[in-house]
Amino acid sequence: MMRGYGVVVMGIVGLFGWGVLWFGNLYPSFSLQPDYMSITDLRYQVDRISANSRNAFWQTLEERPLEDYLLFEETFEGIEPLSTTVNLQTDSEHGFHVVTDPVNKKNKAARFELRASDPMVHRGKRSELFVLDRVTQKEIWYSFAVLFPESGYTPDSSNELISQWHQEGSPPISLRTVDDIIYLRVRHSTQSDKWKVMDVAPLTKDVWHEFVFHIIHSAGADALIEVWHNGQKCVTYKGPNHFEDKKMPYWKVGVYKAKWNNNRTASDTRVIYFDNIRVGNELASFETMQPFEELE
Ligand SMILES: [Ca+2]
Repeated sequence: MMRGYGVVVMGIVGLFGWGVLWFGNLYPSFSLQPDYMSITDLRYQVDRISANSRNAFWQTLEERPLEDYLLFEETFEGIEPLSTTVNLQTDSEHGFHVVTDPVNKKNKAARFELRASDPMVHRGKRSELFVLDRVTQKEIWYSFAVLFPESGYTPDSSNELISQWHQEGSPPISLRTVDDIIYLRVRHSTQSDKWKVMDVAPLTKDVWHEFVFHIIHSAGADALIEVWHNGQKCVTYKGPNHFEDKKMPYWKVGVYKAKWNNNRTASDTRVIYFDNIRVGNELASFETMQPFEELE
């Protein structure tokens, strides 16, 4: 009798092992792998990073074979996207996914979605990636690509932030969209014109917009913001861009729509894609911060 049980158990174990091997080997050829990484998986990664303290960001960087000029890079191609970012600020299942690029099926990108009905996260309606904690030096290069899908980004006369350099209170530097324009808003020194607003590019849909920012975070004479859009220089601004008495900025990308905190607007959904997010130190240049691969 016992021997009979033993044979049955051995059989079950054997079948199980065979199944693991068989499906394990065939797994890549099946389409079982989801097109996106779930927010639960990403949260696990982010929690794991957070648990190791903020220094984990820099510790992880030290392990990566980045060029001397590069402090951070995320192309969403690896098996562990977001392994070096600080935090993901969304609280909905649709808020963030790594997906196939809508215009280049060989590429992966990050898809953010924010709905007016979403819960507040950090006191606001946002789906944002906290890329970089407080910068430690004044001169930094930033670059990223962003795409607005026609179906998920209907015109709205109420603006939203798609990238922000934040100290405390209102961000001193933010890239925003309104109606059919992408524009830059920068803290200005004079009380009569507190915010300097500069148009950057038309908000064309279903194409990648590639941005390179060269910023010297300062309230003094050395302050500088240079912006390139799709390879063309579109902003050179030498006015103050920084609150001198506050901490150095942290950097986020994604979408934050303050108006939705208490009101509704002409749109109720914002879908936006990001890719090739990079941060460079003072050794970087416009040439080195451009995308390494074509997006379209
Ligand atoms: Ca990519």
